[in-house]
Amino acid sequence: MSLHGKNQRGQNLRELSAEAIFSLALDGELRALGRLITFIERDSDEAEVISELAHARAGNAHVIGITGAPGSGKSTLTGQLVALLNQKHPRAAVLAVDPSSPLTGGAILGDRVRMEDVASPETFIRSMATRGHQGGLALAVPGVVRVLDAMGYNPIIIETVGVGQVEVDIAGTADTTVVVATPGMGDAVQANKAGLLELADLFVVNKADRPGANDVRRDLDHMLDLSHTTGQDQRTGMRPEIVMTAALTGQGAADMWAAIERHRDAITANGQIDERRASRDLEEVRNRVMAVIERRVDDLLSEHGTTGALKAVRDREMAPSVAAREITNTRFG
Ligand SMILES: Nc1nc2c(ncn2[C@@H]2O[C@H](COP(=O)(O)OP(=O)(O)OP(=O)(O)O)[C@@H](O)[C@H]2O)c(=O)[nH]1
Ligand SMILES: [Mg+2]
Repeated sequence: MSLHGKNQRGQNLRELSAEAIFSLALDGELRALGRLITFIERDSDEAEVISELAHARAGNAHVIGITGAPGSGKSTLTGQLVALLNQKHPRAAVLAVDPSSPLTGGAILGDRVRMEDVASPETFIRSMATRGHQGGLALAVPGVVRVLDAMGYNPIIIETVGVGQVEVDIAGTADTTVVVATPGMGDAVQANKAGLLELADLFVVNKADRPGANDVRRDLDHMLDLSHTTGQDQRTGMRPEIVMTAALTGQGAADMWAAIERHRDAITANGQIDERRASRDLEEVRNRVMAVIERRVDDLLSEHGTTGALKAVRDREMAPSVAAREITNTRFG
C-alpha cells in the first residue's frame, strides 16, 4: 500500500478510468487489481467495461470449486493445495466465498500457519464481499473469476460452504468441483441431500486421521453405485474419484491435486471443459436477465397493489391465479 492512495507511479487510482486501471492490473499492480474486483463486487458503473475487457482475455484458467459442510476443512485443504502449487503454479488465486469464513479461518498446520504464509508471493488470496452486489453472489463470483482469469491467474480455487443453494451452484459452475466430506454423523448422506453428490467431480474424505473415514469412503462408493447405474458421470463419462486426506498434516494433498489434474485433463480431452464454460456464461446471462425481470415484476406488483387486481385479491373478489393472469395479460399478453 502506498501513501496518499497513490500507486507506484504516483498515480491516484481514483482519478483513472476503468480502462487505465485494467492496464495497470495487467502490468501486475495489485492495488489496481483490487480496485477492479471492488468495482465488480459492487456492480459499479465501471463493472461493465471491466467485464468486457476481461472476457476478451479470459478462458485460460482452470477453475476449481471446493465445497462441503462448514468446518469440513475446505480452507485447510486449499492452504495445502496452494503450498503444493507454490513452485509449479505460483500464480494461483483463491476466492473464499463465505461471509462467515474470513481468510483468517484458512489456518493450516494446526491453526498456526496462515494460507498467505505457505503460498507463493504471487498467489492472489481474497475473501469476497458480496453484500453490495445487486444480484448477490451468483453474479459477483463469475465476474471476479473472469477478471482473475484475464490477469493470468491459474488455477483459480473458489471455496464455498455447501449449504445454501446459491453457494452450491457457485461451486458447481467450476471446471472441476471438489466435494469435501468428513467422518461424522451421516456426512455422505448430508452431501447427498444437499445435491452435492450430483455435483461432485471428485470427493475428498478429509480428517482421515479420525475414526470412521473409511466408512465415509464406503458410503460414498455405495451412493455412486446407486446414482450412476453405469458407475459413470453422465456429463463426463467418468466416475468421480474418492481421495482420502488429513489436511492438518498435508497427508493426501498431493493425491488430491493429482486427481484434480486428471479430471482437468479428461474434460479437456473430451471437450467437456468448453461445454462447461459455455453453460457457465449462459447461466450468468440468465441470472442477469432474471435479476432485471424480477425487479420489473416487483414494480409491476406494486403498481397493482392499492387499486388493481391485488386489491381485488385482498378483498376476496378475485383468486390469486386470476389476478396473476390478468396482470400478465395486460402487460405481456
Ligand atoms: N483432525 C483434523 N482436523 C482438521 C483437518 N482438516 C481441518 N481440520 C480442522 O477443522 C477445523 C475447520 O477447518 P477449516 O479448514 O477452517 O474448515 P472449512 O471447511 O474451511 O470451514 P468453513 O470455511 O468455516 O466452512 C479447523 O480447526 C481445522 O484445523 C484434518 O484433516 N484432521
Ligand atoms: Mg473455510
